[in-house]
Amino acid sequence: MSEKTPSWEAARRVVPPRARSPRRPSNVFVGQARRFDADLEAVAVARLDVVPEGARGVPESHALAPEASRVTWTARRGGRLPAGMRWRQEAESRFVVEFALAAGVRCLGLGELYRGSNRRGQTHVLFSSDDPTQTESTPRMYKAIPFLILEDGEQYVGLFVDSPAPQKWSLGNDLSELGRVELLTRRGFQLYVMGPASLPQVVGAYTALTGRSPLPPRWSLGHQQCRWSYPTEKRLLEVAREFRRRRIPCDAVVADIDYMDDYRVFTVSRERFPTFERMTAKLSRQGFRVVTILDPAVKRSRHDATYRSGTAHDVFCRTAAGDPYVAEVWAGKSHLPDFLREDVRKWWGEHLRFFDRMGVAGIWNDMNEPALFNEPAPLDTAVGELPPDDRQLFLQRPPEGPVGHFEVRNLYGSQMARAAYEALLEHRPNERPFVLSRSAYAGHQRFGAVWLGDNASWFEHLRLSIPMLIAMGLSGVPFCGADVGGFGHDADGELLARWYQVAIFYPFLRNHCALGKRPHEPWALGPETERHVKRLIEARYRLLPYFENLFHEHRATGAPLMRPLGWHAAGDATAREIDDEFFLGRDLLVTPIVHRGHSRRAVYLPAGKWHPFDGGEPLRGGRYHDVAIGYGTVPAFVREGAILPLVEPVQHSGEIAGADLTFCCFGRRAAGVYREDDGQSLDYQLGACDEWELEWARGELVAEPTQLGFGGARRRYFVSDGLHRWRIELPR
Ligand code: MIG
Repeated sequence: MSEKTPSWEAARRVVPPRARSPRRPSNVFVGQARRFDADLEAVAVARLDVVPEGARGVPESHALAPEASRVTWTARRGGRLPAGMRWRQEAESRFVVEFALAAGVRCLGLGELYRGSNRRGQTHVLFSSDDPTQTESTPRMYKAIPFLILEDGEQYVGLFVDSPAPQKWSLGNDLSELGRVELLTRRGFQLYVMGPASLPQVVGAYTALTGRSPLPPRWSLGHQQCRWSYPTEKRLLEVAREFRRRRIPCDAVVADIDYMDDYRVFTVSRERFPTFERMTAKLSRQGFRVVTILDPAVKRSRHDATYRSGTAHDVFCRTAAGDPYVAEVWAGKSHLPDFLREDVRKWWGEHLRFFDRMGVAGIWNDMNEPALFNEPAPLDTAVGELPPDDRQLFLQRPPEGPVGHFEVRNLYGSQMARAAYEALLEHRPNERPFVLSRSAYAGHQRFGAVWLGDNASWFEHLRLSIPMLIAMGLSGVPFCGADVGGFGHDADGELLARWYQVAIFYPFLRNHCALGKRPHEPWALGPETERHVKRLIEARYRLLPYFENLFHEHRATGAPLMRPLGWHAAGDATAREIDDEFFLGRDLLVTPIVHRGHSRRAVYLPAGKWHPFDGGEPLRGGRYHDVAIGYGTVPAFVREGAILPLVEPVQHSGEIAGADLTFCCFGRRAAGVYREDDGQSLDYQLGACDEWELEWARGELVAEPTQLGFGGARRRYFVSDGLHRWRIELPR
């Protein structure tokens, strides 16, 4: 951390938090505040537009989905907030929202934070940062998603502060019963209160507003193999070959920064990747996609074509003095494109054609907080004021006009990902884009996937990946994962095997490892580990149709794939507090080992009957069970009454469409919905999807088609009751 910015703890000593001051600061607000109401998917939503004196209306929201413009809002008199929330302006650039946190109220969501899923009792700064320390006291993370869900028993209320300006959320620290958001802005902002309603309803309303994830290409749901770095094309080909030789399923190999020439964007080192295009073509024949990393910063060098073009098109962020801002990053002195401008996103998108020529399938956006080696923590949020525009590193130009970087910093990552997402849509008509991002703002789900950045090869980070990814889903972003095996430090066989037991249920599944750390590809830590990991990755592929169905469900309802136990067991107070188990969809309950040296654990099962995924007698829910979990087993239970679609093991997702599929029926009666599409095109948006309602009773499966728009799958279908398996036809 830089000298300029003391740690949060140090800052607290210097500047006591407002909440502790005996006198309540007065409200200095003199602008306009207007309240509007609407119903969003049957949830009551109140919106407050706050426009400070001198501001020209609320700035354009980058969180809202285009569809949200169709919502009808009714104006209400006055600027009051529902659910006992209060707001005021305390200083020229400081707004405060306060709300009661009665004893027992839990705080969920709020994006990314290295802690458990109840955010209560914590301070969280929303100011996108690349802080690799990642411990319980890390206050800032890569992503900034200002959406919190208050849980009071079975009642949930969502609070969304739609502003990319720095925010500090204090959620009842020091055992107080007060929640408080400090927002450092001079521009207007919008604030939404949703509910009270059920948890699925609140997330449904939030994603109706901020959008839902498009269906990912099927291949991107397979296993991806990465490391910093596979530095040559020879090495990348070798890694791919190992997967096929060892018959471990895999869909993508990933090239980290060393594929570039001198870390310059849109280049390839011909020394290390002499035939990059031929390499991607060869890999594609073996069923592999190639994903490449892409950083935002453009090297300041007259020899660099992107730099020359960027200068000619005036795309770079400028300081108040009018010079392009100089960032220190991998390529040395560089400039940052201003992705808040539509013309700049288009310009960037044109340069992305480079990857089409190279045969690259997906784009991995890194360093897009943006991370700056020269300014690792550019703002001290503890001072509670925003520096003037001309002292915020540089200016940016959102649609409303120039503004200091800090006030819009939280948008940088998502707008960079958006540029890639929109470019891929344009360059590859009718192909689903795959875009991965480290930084994100609210609404990011519309542009693709995120991962949790630089975790470590620790059981602690394996354990935390569960509540962190659950929080990501509750914050609207369902397509998420964490580096499997851990990025920093060295993994060992036990950690890797245990990690895969959780990771095969991450929506985004990628093995990654930092420079200089012990390799942990599935085979790198010995034959025992390899055997377990192979079996687990096979299980992931068997479940791919289930994953794809969950993405369809997300599009219809906003439901994330990874869900806290309370999602399906709202009335169960024990279930609601569990952080080391999760639902994947409605029918799978994942109960992994997350501690070193453990071979068994207390598994809590909510009401109902639960069947071990790998077979065996069902267990009764509503209580804890002591369960042994070996390394190679799939640590999950299937809900009685579920129909799980499982395919035969394959080597990559390209083989899924032709693979035999079995509807596994659990219990005497079961029901479900099954959908099928081509897994790659956008035709599903025009109805090219088949859907059946399934009912299993008296030893028979009845499939009722409810939509037949695809008709493309050519595979055999089977039914299994656990003892027998027989072939069926799906009516079309
Ligand atoms: O300064 O590209 O989080 O996944 O391997 C480090 C090198 C830059 C950070 C990413 C990590 C990636 C690494 N990057």
